[in-house]
Amino acid sequence: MKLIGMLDSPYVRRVAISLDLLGIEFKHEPLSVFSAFEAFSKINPVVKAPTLVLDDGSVLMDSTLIIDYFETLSAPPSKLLPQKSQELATALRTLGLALAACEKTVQIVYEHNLRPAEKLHLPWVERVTGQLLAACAELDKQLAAQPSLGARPDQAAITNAVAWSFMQLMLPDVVKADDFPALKAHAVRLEQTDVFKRYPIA
Ligand SMILES: N[C@@H](CCC(=O)N[C@@H](CS)C(=O)NCC(=O)O)C(=O)O
Repeated sequence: MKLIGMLDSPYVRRVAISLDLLGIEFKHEPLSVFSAFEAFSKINPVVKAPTLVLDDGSVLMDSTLIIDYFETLSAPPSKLLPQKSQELATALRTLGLALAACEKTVQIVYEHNLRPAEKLHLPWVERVTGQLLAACAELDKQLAAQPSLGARPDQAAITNAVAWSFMQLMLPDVVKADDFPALKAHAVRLEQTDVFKRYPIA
């Protein structure tokens, strides 16, 4: 099984860390969707990272769908999502916020890096920045009220930390670390664990 994509993508990184914690063996191929577009398109013509090639040749994409596949197949003690409805709803709300923060960060980065400077649409950047900071504020509030302290991170904890590290890599002047102390502390703690260190962001 092969996981294709760079670890500076929060989507690729959350899949790598999740598969590792679920005990799934895979080979990581760090292909860029930009500089290795041609090579990537031979594996997945849609050129989306992450792409996962299963042993039977099936090609999956989208981090949540890939993780869901393995979460469904894994036995209860290994699962990364809670089984009870209330806890599951809380975890899914957190995941929604963290994934929205990743999406808004990517939109801002692409707006600045891919669009010609004269075509930059500031109202859009302002809207997306507001959405990004709103997601961070919600996550920070949640983590301040209920810190995630377990030895084995669950899916919400993984994605929160991966999302934060991505935002700090890409937009540290927009998402100011001191404004979100609980989120920062959470990510700093998980980034020191062996499983996070096995898949470094940069
Ligand atoms: N919702 C998707 C988002 C994946 C995504 O947008 N990946 C970026 C890399 S961070 C990508 O493939 N960008 C190239 C493109 O969209 O053309 C997921 O969870 O996997």
